[in-house]
Order: sequence, then structure tokens, then C-alpha cells
Amino acid sequence: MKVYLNGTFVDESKATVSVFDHGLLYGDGVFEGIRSYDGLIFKLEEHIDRLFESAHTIMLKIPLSRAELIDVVKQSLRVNKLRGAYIRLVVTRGEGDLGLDPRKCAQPTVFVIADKIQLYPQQLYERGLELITVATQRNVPEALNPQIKSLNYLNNILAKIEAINAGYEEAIMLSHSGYVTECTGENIFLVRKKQLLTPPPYIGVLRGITRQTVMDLAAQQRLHVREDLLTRHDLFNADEVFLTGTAAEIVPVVKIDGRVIGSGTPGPATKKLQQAFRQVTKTEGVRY
Ligand code: PXG
Repeated sequence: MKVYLNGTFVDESKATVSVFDHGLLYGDGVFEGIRSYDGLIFKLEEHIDRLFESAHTIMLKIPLSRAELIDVVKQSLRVNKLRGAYIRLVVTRGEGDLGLDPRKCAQPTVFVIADKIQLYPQQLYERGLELITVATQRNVPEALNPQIKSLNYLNNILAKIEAINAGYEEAIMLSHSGYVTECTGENIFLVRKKQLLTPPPYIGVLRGITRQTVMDLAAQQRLHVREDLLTRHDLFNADEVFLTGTAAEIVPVVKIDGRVIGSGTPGPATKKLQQAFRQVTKTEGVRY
């Protein structure tokens, strides 16, 4: 596999960064995860925009233009002869010294990895996922805004560890005041009485690109889409619950904290959205 690193494509064995890189020392950097489906890059502009916004907020100047970065993504897929892939873009503060001061980092580190995608097992999409809520609260947005897709994912990893320790694959994280926020790398939705509900970004969730796609698809299907504060009670008593994310796509959820959701199997609205989502990934995207 060839990896783009600071201007050139190198073999993966040579794709290394310094131990003084502040991305590693402090999680000082930003990233994106993008998918391609059969030769089409899905929502490329949206992901590039979000990467530039994350970087802007942390005052990190990406040393490539949007067009140059888009070209690097396309090249990464071409040189690795990938049709369906997961692409990880990372920009760090770069090499500095042993101190937080970002002014010591002269040159940001940029790398792009394109690889085959490892989805959840197929049976999970057919049978549905069982979740638990965990004690680790989602970062308060006033302290670390989740709109910044930073390299500091410890909040999410701590929640993931709690789920794994309890024998589950994924965790629901609550806000400081106990409202539902999101999972460790996916947004959450519920369906109840022809309404599609998802927590608002101000509660401390990433404005997921898959989340937005699903909200658009749902509106086309005449589901009433609404952002609202959600409690665990709302989830327990929903007709359907599902998760969305670039890697996971749309994952049905059939049990939360021991409570069966709806019929206990992936529901009709979830299946219809999965179908519609599959269709847009086949028809929309940027060729390479
Ligand atoms: N919430 C969080 C906290 C995320 O990190 C999403 C929601 C979904 O957003 P998109 O734009 O992808 O629909 C994410 C993004 C992985 C992985 O390997 C996924 C994300 C981040 C890091 C790793 O599954 N998801």
C-alpha cells in the first residue's frame, strides 16, 4: 500500500512520523474519514470542507488547497487501485518540541491513507446491534467542541472501552445533563410515529455527514425530520433506533440497556433508509 505523506507517495513501511509530532504528543491535529463506493467518492466536498473548518478553529493552516487535497484523495485511490475504500485524511500540528506551544511546530504533517474498509459483520446489519449507555459523558461542547474532528478521541475511546468491558460493541454517550448525544463514532436516530428524531448539535454531537444525508433522504420519504433533546426513555420507547456514520453507514439498533426497541428487529423505516442510502452511494459522488 502507498501512503501520501507530506507531498509524496511512500510505501506504508516508510510512512512514519516523528515522535516529536504534536499530533502524537498532544492529539494536536484534525482528521476526516471518507468512503468511496465502486469508483465514486461519497460526499467528498463535505468532508474536505469539514476538515478545513476543524483546522481553521484550531488555527492550523493546511499546507494544501482544497483542490490539491481533493487531488491527493483521488490519487491515493488510484495508486492503490481501490474501487470501494475508506480514506483517512490527517493533518497534525507537525514536529515541535516537548511543550504545548504550537508556535514551535514549523510545518504541519499531512498524510492520507486509503485502504479497504472493514464494516461491522453483515449479520449485524440484518439482526441489529445491542447498545448500552455508559458513565463516560460526552465532552461538553464549551470545553471541546465535537465539531472539531480532532486527533483527541480519548473521550470516545473511554466510552468504547466501557462498552467492550460490558460485552457490547458500541456505547451511547449522554451529555452532562443526561441527554442522549451520540455513540463513539456514529450519530444516533430514533423513529416514532412517522417522525425521525436526532439530538441537536448544541448538545455536543458531531454534525455527521451521514447524519445529514439520512435526514435529507428521510424528508424525501415524507418522514417528518426533527432535531430535539432526547432522553434514554425516548430511546427505550421508540419504534426504531439506528446509528449513522461514514464507516458504519446505517446500523439498526434492537436493544438498549436491556430494553427491546420496537419489534426487536430492524424496522421498516430503517430498512427503507438503508436501501435509499445504498442507492445514493451508487449514483452520487466524485469520480477518480
Ligand atoms: N460522531 C462522531 C463522534 C464521529 O467521530 C460520526 C459521529 C459520524 O460522522 P460522519 O460524518 O462520518 O457521518 C463520527 C465520525 C471509524 C471512525 O473508524 C468513525 C468516525 C471517527 C473515527 C473513526 O468508524 N466517525
